[in-house]
Amino acid sequence: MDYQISNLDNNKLLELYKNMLKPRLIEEKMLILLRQGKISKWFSGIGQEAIAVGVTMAMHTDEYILPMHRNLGVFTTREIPLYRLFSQWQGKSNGFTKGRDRSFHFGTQEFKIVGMISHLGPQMGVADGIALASKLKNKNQVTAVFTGEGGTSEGDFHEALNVASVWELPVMFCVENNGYGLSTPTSEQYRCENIADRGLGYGMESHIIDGNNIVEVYTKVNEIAESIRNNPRPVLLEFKTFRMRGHEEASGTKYVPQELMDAWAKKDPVENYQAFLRDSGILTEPVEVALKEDIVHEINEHLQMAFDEEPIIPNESNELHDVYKPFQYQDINTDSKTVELRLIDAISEGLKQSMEQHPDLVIMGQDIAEYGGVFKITEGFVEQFGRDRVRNTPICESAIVEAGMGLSIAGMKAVVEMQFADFVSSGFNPIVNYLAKSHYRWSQEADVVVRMPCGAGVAAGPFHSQTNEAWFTKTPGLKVVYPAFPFDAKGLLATAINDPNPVLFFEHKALYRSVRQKVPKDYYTLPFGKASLLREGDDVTIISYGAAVHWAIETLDNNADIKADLIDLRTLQPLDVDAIFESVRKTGRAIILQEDSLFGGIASDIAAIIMENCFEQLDAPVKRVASMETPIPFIGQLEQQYLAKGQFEAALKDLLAY
Ligand SMILES: Cc1ncc(C[n+]2csc(CCOP(=O)(O)OP(=O)(O)O)c2C)c(N)n1
Ligand SMILES: [Mg+2]
Repeated sequence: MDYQISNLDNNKLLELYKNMLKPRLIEEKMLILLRQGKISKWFSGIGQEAIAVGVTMAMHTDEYILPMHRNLGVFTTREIPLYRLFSQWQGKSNGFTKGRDRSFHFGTQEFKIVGMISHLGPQMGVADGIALASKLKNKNQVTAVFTGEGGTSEGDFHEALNVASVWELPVMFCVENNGYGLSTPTSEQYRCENIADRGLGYGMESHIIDGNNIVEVYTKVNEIAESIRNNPRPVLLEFKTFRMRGHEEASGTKYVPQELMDAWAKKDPVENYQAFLRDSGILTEPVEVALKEDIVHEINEHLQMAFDEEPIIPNESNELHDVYKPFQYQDINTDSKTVELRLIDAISEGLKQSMEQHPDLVIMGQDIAEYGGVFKITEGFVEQFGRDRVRNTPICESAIVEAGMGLSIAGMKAVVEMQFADFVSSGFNPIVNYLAKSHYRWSQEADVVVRMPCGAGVAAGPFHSQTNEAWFTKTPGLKVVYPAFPFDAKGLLATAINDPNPVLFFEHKALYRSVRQKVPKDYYTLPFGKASLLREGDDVTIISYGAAVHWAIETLDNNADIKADLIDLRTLQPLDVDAIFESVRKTGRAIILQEDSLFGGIASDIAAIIMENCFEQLDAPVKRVASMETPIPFIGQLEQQYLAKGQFEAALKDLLAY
C-alpha cells in the first residue's frame, strides 16, 4: 500500500494507528463475547476502520458526524468512554438509550454524533438539516454522514444529495462501498461504474478514495473538509473497501467468493499500516506492545464496569414519560383588537407571528417562497423574512422532513408545509420512524411542525382530498392538531411551533375560505388536549373535529329540538378524554362523527374509550359515523355520497330514539 505521508508528523501517524487499533481490538473482543452469548447482534467493521477513523480525525470535535452500523471507529475516535458503549450494547442505563434501542442506534449531543435509524437512508437528509443550520449561522462547519453502497439505492440518498446540491449545504456524503449489502453484491445494487460518478448528475464534486489506506483517507478528507468550511458545498466521497465478515455475525459470508476475500485480506488497513510504521521506524516494538496493552486493559476494565452495572428494571411511567419531551405550555393571551379572518388568514397570521417570535424558525415547502404556496398562506413571507428562512424545496417530502429533524438537532425549529396532506405519504418514513421515536430513543427532540392541508368537499379526487390523521394518531411520539375554526387554528399553530415535539397540524382545505371568525390581531397561544364545548344539551354528546364539526352544527341548526353537547376535539393527540367522559356521563349517549372512512379511524378508539370508562352511564350503544370504505372519488355527487355528512342526521336521530 502506498502511504503518502507528506507533511504528517510522527505523532499524527501514530495517532492514526492507535485510533484504528482500538476499534479492531474491541471488535475482536466482541466476537469472543458473541460466541459466549454475552452480547447480541454484532455488525462488524473489521477491514473498514480506516474510513471511520480517518474521517473522524479530519473533523473538528464540534462538527456533527452521522455514522452507520459499521463505524465503531467514529465512536471510539470521538473518545466516548468505552463502558458507555458496552452498556449501550447490553441495553443498560449507562448507555445512550436506556435499553430502548440497540447497537449503534443512538445519538449523543455531548459527542456530536447522530446515530442511524435502521432504515439507513433517512440520516442523509438529517445531515442536510444540520448543515443548513450551520450554513444559516455562518459557523463554517462541515457535517459528515455515512452510508453503505446499499443505502445509496434508497430514495433518501437521491433526495438528500439533490437538496444538498441545490442549497449548497456543507455536507460530506461518505459512501463506504464494501462490495455487499447483506448478501447483495454491487452488481445487483447499481449499474454505474463508481458511485462517485453520480456526483455529476447531482452537480456535485465527488472523489474516489482508497478506504483501506488510512493516510489517504485522512489527508484527503482533511483537505476536503477544510475547503468545505471555507466554501460551503456538498461533496460525495466514495471509499472503496470490503466487508471482511458477514452482514452481521450470525449470517456468515458463504456467498462471497474466496478470491475476493483473499485479495482484500491482503489490503487489511490495520496490518498494512502497522507494517509501514514498523518499516519506517515510527512504530517500535516496545511502543507497540505498550499501546496494545493499554487498549486491552481499558477494554477489559470498561467491560467489567458494564457487566457489573445493574440491569434496567422496567418501569411503565418512565417509559411513558420519555415518549415526548416535557413541554411547559405558556398561556399567552392578548386583549388586542380582533379582526374577522378566514381560516386561511388566521393560519397565515399565526405562522407569520411565530416567525417573528422565533428567529430560529425556518419554514420549508414546495413553492412557498415568492409564489406564496399553492394556498397562498406564505404570501409575502419572503419579503419579510428572507429566502434563508422561507425555503422553496425540490419535490422531496422525505428529505425535507429529515432536514427539519436536522435543524432541530442543531437547535433550530422547522415548519414543513406539505403541499397537500396526501403527499405526506412520500415523507412518511422519517415522520413515523425518525421524528416520532427520537425523544424516546435518545432524548433528542424533533422540533418540527408538519402542516397538512387536508380534506374533502372540494371535488379533487383520491389524491387531493384525504384526511389522513389516523396514519399518525396511532404512532406514539407524534402530536396531532386538527382545528375547525380560525381562532383555534391561530392559537394552536403558535403552540405547535412552541412545543418541541413533532406536531402534525391539519388544516381543512374546504374550511380555508368558508369559515370566518373574529380573531385577535396579536400573537396568542391555546393549549393542546383541551376540547371546546360548542353547544350544550342533555340529550346526546356529539364528538367531532375538523370539517365534520361544521356538519354537526348544520344538523343541530336544522333540528332545534335536539339538545346536544357538541365537542370539538381540536387536538387528537393529546386527546381530551375528560371532556368526553364528563359530557357522556351527563347525556348517556354518544355519537362520533369523523370525515375519514370508518375502519381504524380515531372514532373507533374514542368509542372504545367511552365504553371502557362510561359503560354504566350509557343509555345506548356508542355510535360512529364516518365516510365510506372507498378511496375518495372525484365528481361532486360521488364525493357527497362518500362523505359521512349525508348519514349523520339519520344516525343521530336513530341514536336518540334508541
Ligand atoms: C429500509 C431498509 N431496508 C432493508 C433493511 C435491512 N438491511 C439492513 S442493513 C442492509 C444492508 C446495507 O448494505 P449497505 O448499505 O451496503 O451497508 P453495509 O451493511 O454493507 O455496511 C439491509 C438490507 C433496512 N435496515 N432498512
Ligand atoms: Mg455495503
